[in-house]
Amino acid sequence: MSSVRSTCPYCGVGCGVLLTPKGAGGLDVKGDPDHPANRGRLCSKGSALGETVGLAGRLLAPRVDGQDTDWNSALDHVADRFSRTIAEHGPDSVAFYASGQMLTEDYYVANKFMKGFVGTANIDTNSRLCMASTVAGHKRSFGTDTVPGTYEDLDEADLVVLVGSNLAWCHPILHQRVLAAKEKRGTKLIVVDPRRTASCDAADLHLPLKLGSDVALFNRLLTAIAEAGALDRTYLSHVNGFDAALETARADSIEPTGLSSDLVDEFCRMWIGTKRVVTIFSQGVNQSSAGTDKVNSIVNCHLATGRIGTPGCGPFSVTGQPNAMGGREVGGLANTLACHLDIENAAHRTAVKDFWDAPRIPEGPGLKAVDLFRAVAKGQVKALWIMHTNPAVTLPEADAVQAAIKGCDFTVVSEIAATTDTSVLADVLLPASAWAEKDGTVTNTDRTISRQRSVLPAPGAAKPDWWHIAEVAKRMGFGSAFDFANSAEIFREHAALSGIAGGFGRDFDISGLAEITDSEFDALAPARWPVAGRRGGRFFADGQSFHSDKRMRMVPVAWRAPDARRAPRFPFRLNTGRVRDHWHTMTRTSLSPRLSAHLAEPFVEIHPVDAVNLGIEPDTLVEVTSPTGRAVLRATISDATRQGELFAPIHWTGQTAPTGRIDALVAGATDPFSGQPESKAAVCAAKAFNASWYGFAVSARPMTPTCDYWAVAPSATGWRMELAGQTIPADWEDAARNLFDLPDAQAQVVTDPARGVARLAFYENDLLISALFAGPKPLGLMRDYVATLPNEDVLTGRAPADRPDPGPMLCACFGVGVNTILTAIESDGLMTVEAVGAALAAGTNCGSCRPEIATLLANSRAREAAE
Ligand SMILES: Nc1nc2c(c(=O)[nH]1)N[C@H]1C(S)=C(S)[C@@H](COP(=O)(O)OP(=O)(O)OC[C@H]3O[C@@H](n4cnc5c(=O)[nH]c(N)nc54)[C@H](O)[C@@H]3O)O[C@H]1N2
Ligand SMILES: Nc1nc2c(c(=O)[nH]1)N[C@H]1C(S)=C(S)[C@@H](COP(=O)(O)OP(=O)(O)OC[C@H]3O[C@@H](n4cnc5c(=O)[nH]c(N)nc54)[C@H](O)[C@@H]3O)O[C@H]1N2
Ligand code: SF4
Ligand SMILES: [Mo]
Repeated sequence: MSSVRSTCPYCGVGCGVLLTPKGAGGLDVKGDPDHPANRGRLCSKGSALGETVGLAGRLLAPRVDGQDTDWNSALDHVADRFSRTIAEHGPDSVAFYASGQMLTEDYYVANKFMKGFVGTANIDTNSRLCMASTVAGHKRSFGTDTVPGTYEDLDEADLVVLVGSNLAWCHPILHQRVLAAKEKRGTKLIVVDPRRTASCDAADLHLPLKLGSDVALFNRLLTAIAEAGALDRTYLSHVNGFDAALETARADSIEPTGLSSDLVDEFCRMWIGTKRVVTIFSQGVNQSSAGTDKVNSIVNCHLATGRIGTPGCGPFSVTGQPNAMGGREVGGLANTLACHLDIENAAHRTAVKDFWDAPRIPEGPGLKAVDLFRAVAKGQVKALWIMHTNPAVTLPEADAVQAAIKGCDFTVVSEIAATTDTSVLADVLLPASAWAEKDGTVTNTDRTISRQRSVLPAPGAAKPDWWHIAEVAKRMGFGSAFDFANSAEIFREHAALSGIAGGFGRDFDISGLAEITDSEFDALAPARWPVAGRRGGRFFADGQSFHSDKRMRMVPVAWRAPDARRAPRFPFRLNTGRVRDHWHTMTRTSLSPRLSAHLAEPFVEIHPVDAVNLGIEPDTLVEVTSPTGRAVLRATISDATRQGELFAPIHWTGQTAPTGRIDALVAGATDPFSGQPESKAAVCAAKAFNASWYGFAVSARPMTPTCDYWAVAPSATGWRMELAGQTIPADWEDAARNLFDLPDAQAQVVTDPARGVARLAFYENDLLISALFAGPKPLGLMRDYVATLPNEDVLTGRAPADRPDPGPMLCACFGVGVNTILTAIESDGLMTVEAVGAALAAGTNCGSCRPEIATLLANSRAREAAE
């Protein structure tokens, strides 16, 4: 079977993949050597894509009120409820919540449906939680939402600064590009992040600034640029606002950053002294009540030095989701129109309305995500459609959002997974085709449009997302406007509309592709817009903006503290973010045992001094509370996090660890310009959870826990689960039989009531199928060994001497654990990441674990030096 070129459906790097069906629904996934984004490489998540395409947990049929039904009934029902709601309560009583993971074609149809035909701008997307501050910042400076640079700039820079970006884990293939540049031309790397992350391993300088203080740092840089005489006067002749921006910057001090002036001076010296500098920024910048100001404080420094749009130079927003950029191009946000046109501009509105032959078009912006769900809670939005996103987990004030969706008169969810925290609240579930089953385009971080191509048949009744919308639209009487035969036809319409935008002088113009045939669309090679190779595809070197006067803007921005004030009751700030091998709410990555083995449980990183003050011991549980919610998480005590700040990952849900839903803790404070929530600086309190028992269970079948704390992950032979409780079960055997749903299975029980220890194993047909370990303290088991059921001697919790415990999985590609690597480092005297690779293969495929291997090497050298 020959392979098909497609695009990885995870992050905004947009790596090309070669997909080969393996039969029985299996899929072989390799990096595409010809794709400009990755040249054949894939990270751990991309390499494991083949493990996530099985049908376990898939939604296979439309479902109305919990009952499977046929498409016709489901679509009629949705159309009828939407039409009636609009007739009774007006178009603004209907809302759509979309996603930066939808294909451009899905997104285009959703936007056309809501803005042109339902007649409301109440369509917003999870990009509000992700890129909205960058969109607002770009528009303030450039008059358009355009990423100026390209990936080649990372190869050609002499200094790369990561601001609020854990590139090593979140955009691993771009990180590898930076490391390659380091090797080749000695590119320096600076990380600006409150935490010491995996991205810091190769850094020349790390600035662990206080949460939310970036504006103060970049204002200092702008001041230093002026003091050093490093201004580019020629470029500044195209820029408005320089004096005001500099004056505001001068008035700020670096005190809010908590950094020493030596460190800040060194940062300024390196930045100013290096002509070719790319400042990469991501969620540590965007997800803030000062997110837009942070973006402009960075852009200001690049404008002042003219370091923009030329090779190796520029502010560079790395996008998170695979089609965050496509969503911005179709105008998927509540305050944008299509093709970078403005919803506030009457001429733009008329042009789009005429092009669509639409009955109406909203005259102003609709509700942004946080407000949209508040309107749902208040009953103002009465019919809601959620597509390709899981807001019950990922929006701030997640408990309130959950209640709002539950209470909404009518909710439709288009999903691939049957059971998510959001789907369980819906009235109607519509089964979607997943990434490997559908067709369309995505745009990555550097504006490269790539094809996603279908290689697997859609299972059951699953249909592409655009089809869900078009079929409902037809049933609502919007017929011919939604009569699309395939995604190519939608793409052509979108490209043609971009030509009209081009006529208004907008930058997003791909109208050269408006006439492509279906087969040309099928064959479309990755192409960066602007399609006509203007200056290597870069923008703004000439100082020409898309403001009406064509001039660039520097925006005066002053540091503001994060929104909520710390109070004695809530003395900590909670930083949140991602881990290497999981994707958001894990509906896909949790299907892969090797991705789950890297970090199998939600955790909270806490500084050692704070842990001592709170009496929190390593590996015990911590209860974190905030004004909006509560979580219970495993303690990871580490000085990688600042004192007074906590860090927790965002990935766990009601399905995988109900007390790990982090956004329950996050307040709905938003940036005044972008409406983006402050997802990384919630105020909170922490204390020891005081579990009276801790447990670990493995089972070949799903488990049904009822205790205070649990977290489940897949293993190679079933599931593994961490458990804990504040009351010790009266009878361990009863408790275990309930957990495993094994009322009659043969059991082997070892208990030591005096020590509070219990070990139980259950057998079916003499085969070990489940085991539970419990004790009064965090369990020191060889978990990865125990999880490989069936094991003869499982109840010892230790691997036999001839099978050493590999420890937690570090290299997901070759399954190499931490202990294996440490043993090799120590016994064979390995000194470099390359040597570890040569000895164990670890780190030699996708390379995502190389920063962590480097840390193990450094720690072991530090230990040796201390001895
Ligand atoms: N493995 C993995 N990769 C992903 C994703 C995933 O789920 N998993 N998701 C994708 C998506 S949608 C996105 S948006 C990107 C996100 O990519 P990133 O933005 O790189 O990821 P995060 O971990 O959310 O946050 C980055 C860093 O911001 C820091 N930070 C927090 N507050 C501040 C601050 O005030 N100032 C500064 N300077 N830094 C701060 C945090 O400590 C964290 O290390 O990742 C994409 N890639
Ligand atoms: N505290 C805190 N909160 C955050 C963040 C943070 O850093 N901190 N980050 C924010 C950011 S940047 C983002 S991008 C969001 C992400 O948050 P979400 O978008 O809510 O998370 P996902 O898990 O990606 O949700 C995608 C859903 O779509 C489903 N799906 C997969 N493929 C398809 C398909 O082809 N069609 C359809 N219809 N459905 C499909 C998946 O099963 C899953 O349920 O989280 C945000 N929330
Ligand atoms: S870096 Fe990894 S997750 Fe991102 S697109 Fe490439 S393979 Fe996929
Ligand atoms: Mo994102």
